[in-house]
Parts: sequence; structure tokens; C-alpha cells
Amino acid sequence: MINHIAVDIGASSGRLVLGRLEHGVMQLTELHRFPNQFQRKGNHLYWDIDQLFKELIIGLSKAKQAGIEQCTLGIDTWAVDYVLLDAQGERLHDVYAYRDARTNGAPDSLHQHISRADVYRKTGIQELPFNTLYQLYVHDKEQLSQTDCLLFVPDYLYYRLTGKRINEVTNASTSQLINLTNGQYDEQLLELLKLSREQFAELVEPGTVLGPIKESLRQEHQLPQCECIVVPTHDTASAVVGVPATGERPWAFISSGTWSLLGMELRQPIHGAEALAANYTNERGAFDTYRFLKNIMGLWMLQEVRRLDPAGYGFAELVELAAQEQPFVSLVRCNDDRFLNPEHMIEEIQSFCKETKQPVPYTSGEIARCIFDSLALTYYDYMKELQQLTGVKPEVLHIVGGGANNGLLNQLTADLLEIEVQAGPSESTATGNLIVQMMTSGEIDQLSTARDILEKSFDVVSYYPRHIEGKQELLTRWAQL
Ligand code: LFR
Repeated sequence: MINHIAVDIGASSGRLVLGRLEHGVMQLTELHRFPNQFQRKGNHLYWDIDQLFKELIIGLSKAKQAGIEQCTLGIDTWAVDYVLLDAQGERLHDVYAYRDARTNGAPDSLHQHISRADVYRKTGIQELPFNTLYQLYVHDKEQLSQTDCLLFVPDYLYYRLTGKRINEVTNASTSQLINLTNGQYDEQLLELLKLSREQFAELVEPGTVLGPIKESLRQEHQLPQCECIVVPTHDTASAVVGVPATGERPWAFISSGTWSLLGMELRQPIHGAEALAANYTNERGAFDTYRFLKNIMGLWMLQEVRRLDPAGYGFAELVELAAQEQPFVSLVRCNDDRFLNPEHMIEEIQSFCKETKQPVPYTSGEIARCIFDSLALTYYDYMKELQQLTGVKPEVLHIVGGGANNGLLNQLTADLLEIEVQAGPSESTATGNLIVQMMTSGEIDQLSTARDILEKSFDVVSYYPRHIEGKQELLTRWAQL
């Protein structure tokens, strides 16, 4: 039996999960969990990358204490954020967090040099102000000129562990710098940023064996012998590998965490005029796939409410409180940029409701209800677009990630979208990460086998559509907001 460890770090927490295949069933054990949060320093928001690395090491030493002598290891995190290294291999700057306001207005400014449509035709990536393309566009020019190598966040953690520099493709593609046609960094976009191809690392696919962690590190911290395997380092790419989709029925997914990523796994990208207008993205997936999807503001809104709400309710409590409220009373356009990182999420939601002459939510339950109803309606809109753009009508919607535990939102989604929802597993990012390690180690032969194993290994809860009274009026009201 081989030990595999997934390092999975999201915007609000990180974890190290031990995964093993026992008699065809995947067994998970959480080794270590830690909080994550961006911090304001001066005028900007940054991740504490040294602390994240420390937590990774703590997790690995816990593995050793638990008797793990040997393992493989894969790392995934959120995408788009990066580290610039100087000629000595040292960081040139603190790691900016993508919600930092420095990219406000950057897309418009960049598109004076190359049109939005041209960038989309080249990259197939949705325009989000925080894409690496725009972050680099506003990055300090002197630091850019001193850059020996750009690594994305998980690439950098691998580098700290092994000393090896790579750019993993599922993450690199989300940067909006990769040309869809040849799969390489786009020369014209690099030129615009005054960067050259030599300032990036080799692009590698998930499943590449990177090698052992540095011996010095292993001895200093009493770590197991770890062989690093490159997994889909973009967390959403791992989450989609971890979707337990089996059988022939066409399916779509929502990877539900800080973001809700709604889309389909495709063999070919779709990046024509209609997809551009709908701002759908084609992010590279593992095993020659594309994640055709849309970012939806997601549980970030609730995380912020929790941070600000003196009542201090947990997620499960907020779901319970919301379930006791009347549905569809106050609705917000959650994908409006104003909710990306407002000063005060609760006040921003309340202002939106006031401006649009809706009842203003005040209690924790009312606010949570407003968020869940609005998310489900946003899913409705984007699912309709997804069907139009792909020409496929999914019969099952897999909801994976932490948000899969939200029974209220799962049922609302089934009702509004009139589709069977299969919710779970909530650890799909870690399981997707582990699957690629298991496939690389030769324990699983192909992705379809892996998904059969997932279906057997985890509880998946089905939600079937129920009738919503006054649905047409609701949709009209929503469309007019
Ligand atoms: C989810 C995610 C999304 C990406 C956003 C920013 O954690 O990785 O896929 O759009 O974070 O990187």
C-alpha cells in the first residue's frame, strides 16, 4: 500500500491529507489543517507564503510522527498569484493576493494595446481583473526586469521543497498568458509585459515526477522520504478530476468553495464570439481536458459575513438559520464586482438591496438566505448559458467541495435548474490531487477507473428538483435587478 499526501491550500484554509487505496477504496486521513487569509500591509493585500510553507512542513512532520516513512506528495492551491525570483533564487517581493485593488482598471488599460477579443481568441480565458496577465501589467517594472524566474504559488512551494523550478500547466493556463493553439506562453502578451520566455520555467503536465524533497530539509525537520509528483496544481483542476462522475449521462459541475466554479469538462476549447461575450473560460485540465467554466462569487460572501458578524455563527448554523427564512425575499447580483472585496460585505449587501428597493436583510439568517438564493439564481443563469454555448444539456450536476455540505443550497439549485444534483465529496480537491498521484504511481490505470473508485469510496447525496411556486415571476424579478 502506497502512502500519498495531498497538500491542498485554499484562500481560507489549508490541509494535508493522507490518501491510500485499500481494496479498491480510497481512504483519507487528515494529517494537518490550518487557517489561511490574506493580510493588509500598507496599501496592499498579501499572502503569508512563509507561514504556508511552515504549515506544509508541520504537516509533513506530523505524517512522520504518525509512522509514515515514505510517501508521494502533490500540491494544489488557488490560481493566478505568483512569485518572482531573482538571480539568486530569492523572492523579489511579497506575494500579492488576487483580491488586491491594484488591478482595478488594469484590463481596460491593457486592452488599449491589444483588444479584449484578441486576448480571448489567443488564450480562451475569461477576463477577471486579477488574472496574472493584469497583475503583471501593473507590477513594479524594475522587479519585472530583475526577474530570473516566475513561479505560480504551488510551483513555488514545490521549488522550496525540491529546489526544482516548473510551471504546471493547469495553473499556468489560468494566468491568461498561454496560447490555446500551441500550449505555450504567448509571445505577443509577454512582449506587452516586457517579459521574455526565459523568465518562466518549463511548462509541465500533471503526472510529471519532480523528485524527492531536499535531504537537508528532510533531516532538519524529521520528514518522511517524499517523492514529489506534479498534480493539477490549480485547485479547481484537481477538484474536477475528483468529481465522481460515472456512466454515460452528460454532466456539469460546481466546485463550491470560496468560489463557485460552474462548468463542464470538455475535450476541445470553445472560444468564439459567443463564449467571449458570455466571458466563459477554457482553463487547462489534467489529461488533455479543458474546464469550460465561469467563476461565481461563491461562499466568499458568506465567509466575509462570518468574519464581520458579531453573532459568530458557524457555516452549518447559518444554513439552518437561512432555512427558516422566507425564500427569495432579498436578492443580490453576486457576480457584480462590488462584491469582489468590499470594505464591509454585510453593508454592501444591504446597500444593494436598498438601491434596488428590496427588503433589507438584517439578521444573520436573512443575510445568509439572501446569499444562498442569489447564488442559486446565478447558477441558473450560467447553466443556461453553458447549455447554449456547449450545445449539451447536462442531466446531472455534481456539486463538490466544502459547499457540497450545504443541503439548502443544493436543493435550491436542483429546484431552480430543474436538474438532479449529486452533492459530494466535499474533499474533491484533495481526492483529485491524490488520484493523479495514484495514477502516476501505477495504482490506477485511467481517469474513468479513478472516478468509479471515487463513487464507491465517498457518500454522494442526490437532490431531485421540486416545484417552485411562482418561478416565472421570480425569474422576471431577478432578470430586472
Ligand atoms: C478557486 C480558484 C479559482 C480561481 C480563483 C483565483 O480556489 O482557484 O479557480 O479563479 O481561485 O485563483
